[in-house]
Amino acid sequence: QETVVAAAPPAAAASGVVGGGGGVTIATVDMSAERGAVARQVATACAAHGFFRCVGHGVPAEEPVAARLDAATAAFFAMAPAEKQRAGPASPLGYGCRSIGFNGDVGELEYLLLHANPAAVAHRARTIDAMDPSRFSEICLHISASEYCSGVMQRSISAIVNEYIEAMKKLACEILDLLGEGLGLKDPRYFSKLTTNADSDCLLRINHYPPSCNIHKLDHDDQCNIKSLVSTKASNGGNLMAGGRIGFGEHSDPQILSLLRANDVEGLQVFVPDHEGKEMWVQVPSDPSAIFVNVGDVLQALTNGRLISIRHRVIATACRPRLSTIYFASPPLHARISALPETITASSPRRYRSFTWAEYKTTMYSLRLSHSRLELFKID
Ligand code: GA4
Repeated sequence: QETVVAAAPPAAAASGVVGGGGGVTIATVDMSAERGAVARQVATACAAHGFFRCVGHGVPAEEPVAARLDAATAAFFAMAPAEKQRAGPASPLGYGCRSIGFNGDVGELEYLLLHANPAAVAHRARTIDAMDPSRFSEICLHISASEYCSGVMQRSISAIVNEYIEAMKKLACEILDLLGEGLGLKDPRYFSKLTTNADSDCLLRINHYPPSCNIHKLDHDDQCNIKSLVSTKASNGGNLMAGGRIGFGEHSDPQILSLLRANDVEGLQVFVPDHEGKEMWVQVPSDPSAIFVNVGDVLQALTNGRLISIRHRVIATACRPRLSTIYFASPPLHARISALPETITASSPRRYRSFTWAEYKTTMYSLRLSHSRLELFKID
């Protein structure tokens, strides 16, 4: 089942972004269909583009958890800058404004980056506590979703975030199990076990992109109040590109699988080949009731490149703010990432050397957002 993408706005089309006319399609998988068929569709979509629109997933937008999370996060981003700053700066977890990562990447957004597995955080914090007790509270505030929420948001919001994380975790596992079945793995639950591990390093990212159609509204310094970034913004021309503003620059997600939900404001673009094999950016139509799923670098490595970690970006063009929430299903830091034997054949020999997730994380934080970091692990 496939959805023809909507026509891109004229400005975007002029900058090489295609819509329906280009014949590029985005797969839609209805999770409520017959299991065998769903497993095949999920595997096909992840092998073709590493991206699909997931419907019938049981977490509809109207469901209390999704709607309540949206209301809570909108209220958070509307708070006074000083209040929001109490959770930041994102280093890497916490509240961030414009600055992404540690190497100079900038986007027109503010965000919250939270750890989605409080058990692993508590364990790590205890370990750190044993080494240096004075750092305990500082680290807890910055890395744990529940600690963060109880400190800065109200307790009721912390419950919503955790409830949402549980719903996403369940869906991620279901999709990973379907992938395992669809690929015919000896242990179809191999992928999901990595992310349900007690120490898994899952994250939740909540992004707020300000409206971009009106130049007067673009200057949201009053929202962010990070003066040091103003000069960065000026020196790079305000992050403008043909067709819109860079909300979040081109990149692939490093983890196993990402699950994105957004409001009805579009902006997400994915890099896919069209029917003639030409690669181009495709505008993904907004759909608040769907969950968009993409393969991450770790899943590409585990499947020896059979599944593709898709490059994507957010270009802000709309007059209303875009709110998106992404759950990143991740392995534990100590997990060894190595292609599964059933994905290695005589015609498709091992492509990447094995690495731990901790090693991969260190590498990715030393590089720019757009870096094709998995290439560094390629066997020549
Ligand atoms: C991209 C996917 C996730 O949003 C993220 C990002 C992370 C960050 O914002 O701290 C990174 C980026 C992401 C990949 C390269 C590094 C790390 C910013 C950056 C420049 C949370 C993640 O895990 O990797």
